[in-house]
Amino acid sequence: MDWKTFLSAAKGLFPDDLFLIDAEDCLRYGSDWTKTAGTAGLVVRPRTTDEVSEVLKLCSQMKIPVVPSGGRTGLAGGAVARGELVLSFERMNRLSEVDIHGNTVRVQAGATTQAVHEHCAPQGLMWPIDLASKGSCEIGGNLSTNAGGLRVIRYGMARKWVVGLQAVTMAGEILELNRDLEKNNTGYDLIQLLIGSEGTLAVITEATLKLTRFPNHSWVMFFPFESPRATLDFFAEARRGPFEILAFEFFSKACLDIVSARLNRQSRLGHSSPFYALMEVEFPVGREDEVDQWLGMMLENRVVSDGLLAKSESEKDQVWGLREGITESIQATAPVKKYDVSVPVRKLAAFLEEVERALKQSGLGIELYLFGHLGDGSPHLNLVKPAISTMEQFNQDCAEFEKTIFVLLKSYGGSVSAEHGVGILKKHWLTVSRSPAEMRLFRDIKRVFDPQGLLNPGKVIDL
Ligand code: 2HG
Ligand code: ZN
Repeated sequence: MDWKTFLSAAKGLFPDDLFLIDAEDCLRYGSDWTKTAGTAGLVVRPRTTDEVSEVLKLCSQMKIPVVPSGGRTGLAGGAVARGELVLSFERMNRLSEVDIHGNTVRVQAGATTQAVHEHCAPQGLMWPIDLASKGSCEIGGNLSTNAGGLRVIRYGMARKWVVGLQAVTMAGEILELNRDLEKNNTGYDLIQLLIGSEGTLAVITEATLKLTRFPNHSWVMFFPFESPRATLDFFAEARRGPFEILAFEFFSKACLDIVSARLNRQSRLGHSSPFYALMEVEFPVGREDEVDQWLGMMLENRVVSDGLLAKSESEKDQVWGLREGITESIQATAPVKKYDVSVPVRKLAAFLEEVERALKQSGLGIELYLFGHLGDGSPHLNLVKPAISTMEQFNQDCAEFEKTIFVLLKSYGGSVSAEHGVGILKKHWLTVSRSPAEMRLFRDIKRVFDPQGLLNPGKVIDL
């Protein structure tokens, strides 16, 4: 790319401080948490939607490819640049006043998820998308990847919590979608088409987020289990418990060990177990006895063998810390490859048993760290490099085992990405989850929005 020509065409049209060209900046803004090699050719940091529109117009005219970039905490490589212009939203982080009639808030794409939470909390309201990376990830990224997170079982994915969206097409056209209407049955829902499209159709610049009240009163429970199947049997019981389930997460002993070592903390359960479940439940104040009785019954009937109950905020945070610390603890320990698959919850136990059996039989040098959103049918399979394997061997072994995972997944009617998205890392496996007719429609849609193929090229689908 000839950036000198671009910069001289841009001269006078934009403030000078809009652009970063330094190699170090290009490296930083062009890569993400996946650590896939990437670099920007040029970084642009607009302050307004009009600037975004003008930049995209110029890029369209000059045929310059663009990668939209949020907090770069994505795990599918959707924000990795390979020499393109990177459009960062970090300066577009304005939060408007909370609308207490509509229970909504208008925010710019670069606001972090945590900033939105903190902004709405004084009104007793929250945007219920809760992610371990909430301090760094941004609303634009949350929406373009349709983020899930830790409370999907109760609140659903990000796409359920949006009533208005502003987005800019590659041609520079500004779209104001849905105008914050709660109800609007007039044709195709373009908001929902853009959410989850990973910045390949248009660039999200602002959103009106739907808010809800904080949960009533919650307790966090932590249980040991012998297997995912036993955990799911308990889950089926819990579905009928005297509360609303806010989260149902699980993780293997390997995950607990690695987090405990990092946090320098021992589990307060008397013994270790192959699997653990974390369940957060909500119920009205005054119903504590009912929940206590239900727990007693679970223990008496041996549905669970042991458990911890966290009632205070600090105890709850401690238990959640074990779950939320897994990604970073693994990342800090060894190279890892991540698979955020999903299968229908009813098939999950059988699927995970087959994955574990296949790995044991394969004799490959890979360690499997299993955790995730059991209640949503969305486990995270992290393949970790053992110290004795070389990097080359590990890559080869993962490539082989990846095939096994995806063949199995297809036979279970699963998805290659439950929540992280397709990006570059899952692109080659998209046909496991999508039919030829769907793939054709995907391409047709991409062509309508971005006929030159300049927006986040090489991600999700090629033209
Ligand atoms: C989570 O559930 C995130 O914590 C990250 O989706 C999962 O690190 C992972 O594989
Ligand atoms: Zn997850």
